[in-house]
Amino acid sequence: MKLFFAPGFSSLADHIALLEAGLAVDIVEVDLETKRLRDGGDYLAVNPKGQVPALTLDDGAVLTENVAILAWIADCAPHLTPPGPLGRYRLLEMLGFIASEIHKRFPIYLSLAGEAQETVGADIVRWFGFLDPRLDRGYLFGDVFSAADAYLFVMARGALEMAFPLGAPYRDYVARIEARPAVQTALRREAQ
Ligand SMILES: N[C@@H](CCC(=O)N[C@@H](CS)C(=O)NCC(=O)O)C(=O)O
Repeated sequence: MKLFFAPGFSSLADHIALLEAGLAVDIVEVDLETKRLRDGGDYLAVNPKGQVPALTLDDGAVLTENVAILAWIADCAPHLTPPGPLGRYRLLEMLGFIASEIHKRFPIYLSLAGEAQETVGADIVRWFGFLDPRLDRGYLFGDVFSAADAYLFVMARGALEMAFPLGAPYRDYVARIEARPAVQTALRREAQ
């Protein structure tokens, strides 16, 4: 299995979830500017969308989109899905929310300037804030780390680095997740 990634980008969420799941994965760095791999290979031949993440499975199938990859990983490792009869759907609900209301706004924010950028920035902060009340319990679904936490962690870490004024629980939340051994391993592997 190979994960195509760019250091610190949203593919970090999938990398973390794969390690939390105990799945062995090789990682392949993508230059997002040129769409080239380190060995000169053409990333567009792997994922014609040119975006990370992409995950190639052992049978050669290629999965793209954070929502699909994180849901697939959680299906392989049930401890990454919240408990309860609706657990799988609660996970999909949260992954869809993070992808569409938070993640997608970052490239839009970066493409704008002035008042238009401020408006999108305020929306980003508001949607992160929607999740504030959940984070005091530890993770998005209480005291159990889920695949959605890997995704929200990467988004919140990036937002804090960009000095977005996120709600008070986010600093602890990011620090708590960053301390997890799988996260440390993923960060170390991506830095090489
Ligand atoms: N809808 C995609 C979006 C992924 C995405 O935005 N990836 C960014 C990095 S976080 C990227 O590859 N950007 C480069 C580009 O769009 O050319 C998903 O959720 O997987």
